[in-house]
Amino acid sequence: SSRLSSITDADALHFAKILSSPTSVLSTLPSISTPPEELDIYNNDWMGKYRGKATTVLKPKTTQEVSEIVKWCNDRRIGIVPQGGNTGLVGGSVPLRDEVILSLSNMTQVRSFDPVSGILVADAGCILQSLTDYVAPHNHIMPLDLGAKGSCQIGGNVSTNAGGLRLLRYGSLHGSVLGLEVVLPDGTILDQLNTLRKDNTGYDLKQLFIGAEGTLGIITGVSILTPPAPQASNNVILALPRFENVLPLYKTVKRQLSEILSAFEFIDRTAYDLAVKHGQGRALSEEEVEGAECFVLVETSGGRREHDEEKLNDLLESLLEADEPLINTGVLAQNPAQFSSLWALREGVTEAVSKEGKAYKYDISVPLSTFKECVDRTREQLRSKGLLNEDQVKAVIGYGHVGDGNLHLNVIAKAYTPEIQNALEPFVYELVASHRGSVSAEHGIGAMKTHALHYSKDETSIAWMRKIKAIFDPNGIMNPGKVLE
Ligand code: FAD
Ligand code: 2HG
Ligand code: ZN
Repeated sequence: SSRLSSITDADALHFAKILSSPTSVLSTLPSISTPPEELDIYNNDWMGKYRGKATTVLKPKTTQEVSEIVKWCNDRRIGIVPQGGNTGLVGGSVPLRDEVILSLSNMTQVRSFDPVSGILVADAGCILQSLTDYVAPHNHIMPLDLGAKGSCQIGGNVSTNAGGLRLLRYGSLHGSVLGLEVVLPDGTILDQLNTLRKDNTGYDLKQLFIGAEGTLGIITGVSILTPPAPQASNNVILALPRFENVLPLYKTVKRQLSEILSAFEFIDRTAYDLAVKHGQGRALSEEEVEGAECFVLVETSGGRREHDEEKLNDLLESLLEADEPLINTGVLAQNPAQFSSLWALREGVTEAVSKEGKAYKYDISVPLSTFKECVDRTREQLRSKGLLNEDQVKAVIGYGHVGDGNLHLNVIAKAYTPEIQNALEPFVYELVASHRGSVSAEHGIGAMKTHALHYSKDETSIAWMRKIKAIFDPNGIMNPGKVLE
C-alpha cells in the first residue's frame, strides 16, 4: 500500500466534476475546503477504536458515478475504502491511512420488489431498517436482523456477510442474496443482479463479494430473497441456574418447538446486568434473576398464534415441572411491547458495552459446550496479568448466537492499552484454534484480524485468497490492508 498515492487538489476537483451534486464531495483540500470536523464521522469507527486520515469523502448517487470514481482512482493508484453505515466492528470501514472514503449513503433507491416471489432489488446504500419498513406492507420481512439495523446498509451487510439474530431460521446471506451489481477495481460494472432462485451457469462470482469486506469491488446493488412475514411471533426469556444447562436446554427447545423455533440467543449474567444497567429494555424482576448464571432468549415464528402459544406454554410448563429443572424461571412476552423489550435487551448488549467502556471484541465460533470456558479462561488470563480492576479491565462478558455456535466474547476496558491487547492476543486466538474454531464468526477480518487469519485458515487457503485478490485488484486500491495484510 506504500505504492498508493494521496489525493491531490486536482483529483478532488475531478471528483467534483464526476459527481452530480456539489454536496457529494467533502474534502479538506483547498479546492473544496470542507471543515475537517465534518469528516470525523467517516474517519472514526463505531467503537472509537480505529481512526482514518482521509482528506476526502465521496458520496455518489449512481452506479455510473461509482464506476467513474473507481476508474480514476485505479489509474491514479488512489486507495478506496467503501463505507456503508460504518457500524462494522473490526475496523474495516475506515481508512488505515489517507485513502478516499466512498460512502454509499446517497444510493438509497429500491429498484424493484416482486410481492409474489418476495425478491427485492435495492441500491447498496439502503438502510436495513428502511428495507424492512418497505417490505412490511407486503407482508414480507428481511432475511436478516441485527442491532445495528437503524444505521447499517444492505451493501455493508452483504460485504460483511452479516449473520445476526435470524440466521438460525433464514440461513446466511450466501443463500438469500440472489444477485449483486458490483463496480470492480478497474471501474467495470459487473452486472449479476439476477432475480432467479436457480441459476447454475458456471462459477457463482457473486459469492466472492459476500463477505469480501470491500476488498474486491464496490457493491452498488443487491437482489435478495425476502421471506413472508410470520403470522405470529413470540418470545420468552429463560433464566438458567448454570451454564451447563444451555446445551440440554437447546436440545429440548429444538425438539419441542421444532418448526416454529426462530432464535435461540445466549446472554451471560454479567452481560445481562450490564444491559439492564444501561437501560436496554427490561426483562425480569430482581427475584427472577436471583441465582441465574445466564439467560436464553427464545423466539418463535409461525403460522397460527394459538398453536404457537400452546407449544410455548407446554414447553415452559415441562421445563419448570421437570424433576431437575434446566431453568429457574421463564417469562413469556404478553404483548408486542414486551416482545420488543425482550429483544431490546439482547440487541442492546453491544450498545451497553460501549457505554460502559472500550471494548475488545472477539467474535468467535467455538463448540457450544466451551462458551463458558472461553469467557472464564479469558477473565483468568487478565486476572493473572493483574489487569482485572476498575482502572483497566472492568468486565469480561459472553453472549451470542447459540444456534449458530457463535460466541461474542467482549472485554470491557477503561481504555485501549498495549498491556491489555498483549494479554488478549494471541491468547484468545490460540484458545479458538485449540477448539478448531473461527476467529471471526460473523463480523469479518477488517483491520483487526489480518494477522490472525492463519488461526482459522491454512496456508493453501490464504494463498488462494491472495491470488483472487490479485486478479480482481492488481493495484491493491480496494480497501487496502483489510482482510489480507
Ligand atoms: P460498514 O461498517 O460501513 O462496512 C463494513 C465493511 O464492509 C467494511 O469493510 C466496508 O469497507 C465494507 N463495505 C460497506 N459497504 C460496502 C459496499 N457497498 N461495497 C463493498 N464493501 C462495502 N454483525 C453481525 O454479523 N451480526 C450482528 O448481530 C451484528 N450486530 C451489530 C450490532 C451493533 C450495535 C453494531 C454496531 C454492529 C453489529 N454488527 C453485527 C456488525 C456488522 O458488521 C454491521 O453492523 C453491518 O453488517 C455492517 O454494515 P455497514 O453498512 O455499517 O458497513
Ligand atoms: C450481536 O450479536 C452483534 O449482538 C454484536 O454481533 C456483538 O458487539 C458484539 O460483540
Ligand atoms: Zn452477533
